[in-house]
Amino acid sequence: MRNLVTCVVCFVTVIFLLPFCFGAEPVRFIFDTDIGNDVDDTMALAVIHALQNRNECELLAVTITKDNPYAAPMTAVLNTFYGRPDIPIAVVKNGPAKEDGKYNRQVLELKDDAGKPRYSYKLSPVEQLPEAVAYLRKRLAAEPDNSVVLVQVGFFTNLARLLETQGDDISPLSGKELIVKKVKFLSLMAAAWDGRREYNVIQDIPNAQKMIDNWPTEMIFSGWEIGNSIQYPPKSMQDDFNYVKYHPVKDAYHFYRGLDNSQPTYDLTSVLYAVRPDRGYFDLSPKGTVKVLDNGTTTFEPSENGKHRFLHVNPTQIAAVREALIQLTSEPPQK
Ligand SMILES: [Ca+2]
Repeated sequence: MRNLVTCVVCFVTVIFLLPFCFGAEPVRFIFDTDIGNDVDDTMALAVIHALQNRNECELLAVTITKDNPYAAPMTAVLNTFYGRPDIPIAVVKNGPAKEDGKYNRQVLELKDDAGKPRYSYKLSPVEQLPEAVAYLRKRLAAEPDNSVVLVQVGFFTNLARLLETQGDDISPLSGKELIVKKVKFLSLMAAAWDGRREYNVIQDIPNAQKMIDNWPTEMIFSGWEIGNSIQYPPKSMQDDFNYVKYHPVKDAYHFYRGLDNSQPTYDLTSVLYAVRPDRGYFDLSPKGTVKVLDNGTTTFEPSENGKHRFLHVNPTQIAAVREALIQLTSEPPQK
């Protein structure tokens, strides 16, 4: 009898402690990226996979806003390298930034010592991949209510178009209604508060204006100054990725900026906030309203009912975030 009581007590204790051992439910999110312009989107994907290794998040899908045929294959290379080759990828149609850029095509064309493609991946031909807006409608409609975090680290094209959709055979809900019902919040890398015309905004100003004016959930902006103030050190880039002979993130950085330079962490910060919003990595501004002016600059006006906030960091947080990002980015695949 005493053994039975001991067993029951142990069982109850284990059940009670399980949530503390394994943390909260994974953050389920969709990553909307312009991969192939700046290179930080590749490191952001590395961070995502490392956080998913810890069961802190689940990457539901990647949607792409760079209208170039090498963007989806590069995404597939990274997802395959990190052991998750089947994550769905959907692409923008008639979108911005059609140029190849400095690293996607170059990485995809690399060969190994035997003369074969250095990185393998499985992906339908790009013209047969799902269109991003229809895919977003379908995916959101299928997800539980109030369960999805959106992370946008490129242009405003896909999510602005989603917002404008009407009910259809995928869902009777409009895009705005779907977002209200399914999306917890939007974490995005965009804007700047020093008068700068930030790249993600100025590539598609009309959609940036429409989306920021009408988006129905909370939007958390990681402005240009956040990723610029948290620089990824070249020493890590040079040394910490050598656990394999060929590393697609290291190759991408080699082509884009070289391995001897510090690397800004723009998109990585939006991922880190989306998955770990309560860890004190960043402080948040008061609520307010962001506006995109016609020249592409952005303003912020505090207001009690505003849906917008932006990240800021002090020197202690900069050091902590940099260290977290080094550890996460350079973690070897675990699948
Ligand atoms: Ca980006």
